Amino acid sequence: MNSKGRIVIKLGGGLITNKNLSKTINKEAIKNVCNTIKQLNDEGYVLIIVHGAGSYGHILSKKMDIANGINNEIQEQQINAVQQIRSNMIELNNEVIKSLKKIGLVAIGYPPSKWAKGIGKDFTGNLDIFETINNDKIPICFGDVVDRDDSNKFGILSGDDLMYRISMEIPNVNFTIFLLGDVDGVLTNPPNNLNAKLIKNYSKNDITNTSHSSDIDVTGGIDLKLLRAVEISKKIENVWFLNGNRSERIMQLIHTGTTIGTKILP
Ligand code: IP8
Repeated sequence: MNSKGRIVIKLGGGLITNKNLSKTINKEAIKNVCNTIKQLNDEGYVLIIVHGAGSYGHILSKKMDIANGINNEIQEQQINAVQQIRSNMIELNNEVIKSLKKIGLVAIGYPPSKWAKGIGKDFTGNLDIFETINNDKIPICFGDVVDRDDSNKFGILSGDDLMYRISMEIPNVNFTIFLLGDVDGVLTNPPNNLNAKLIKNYSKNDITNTSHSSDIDVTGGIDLKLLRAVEISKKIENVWFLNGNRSERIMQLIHTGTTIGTKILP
């Protein structure tokens, strides 16, 4: 491991897909963020990538009530939906891998349905796969439908829980970054509210009037991200929420320690 350390970065589902329309990808955003990842890789940072599900996971999960586990009345449709969502997620993951490959980066996808069990931050599974020794293969995983050992049978493991465990357990993480789709960071009000202002430093007791759009998002939206981010910040000094469409800010943060965005404090 070189002295620059690791960057754990989440490409939010709202950044890489259009959250409202089933299986619609935002190729331009993926391309831009992959270019930034390439720049960081060239500079010698070791990266671990996580991505969200956006419209490749949340819409069908919501429709088939996947987050609440098996429901005898619709069991058959649910089992089909689980297969469908898992395959959608691999498809989305392959899009990111393909985009990285185009610019000369090799990324290895690790679908959680194949190595993780259980939901929430105490899921089980071997995290050693993320501990790359050098920088020539970037590990990449994502929020997914995973098996559960209890009577629920399956559930949804959010990319935010993966961010938490990877940041806490893999050594030498210097930055944990959550990239958002349409906003500069954590806002005081939902983005469509004219009074919404950027919160530059967020700590646990700050109250935000977030808009967890539960009609679409089955994991917990910005609220789960904030909860996990505050926990991560107890260990990692640089935990940030940034606008994923402004790559220069990602670079500025890494180079100077600050930028336009929200820094999470313990
Ligand atoms: O978007 C959710 O992951 P997240 C995964 O990171 C599914 O919360 C399949 C909805």
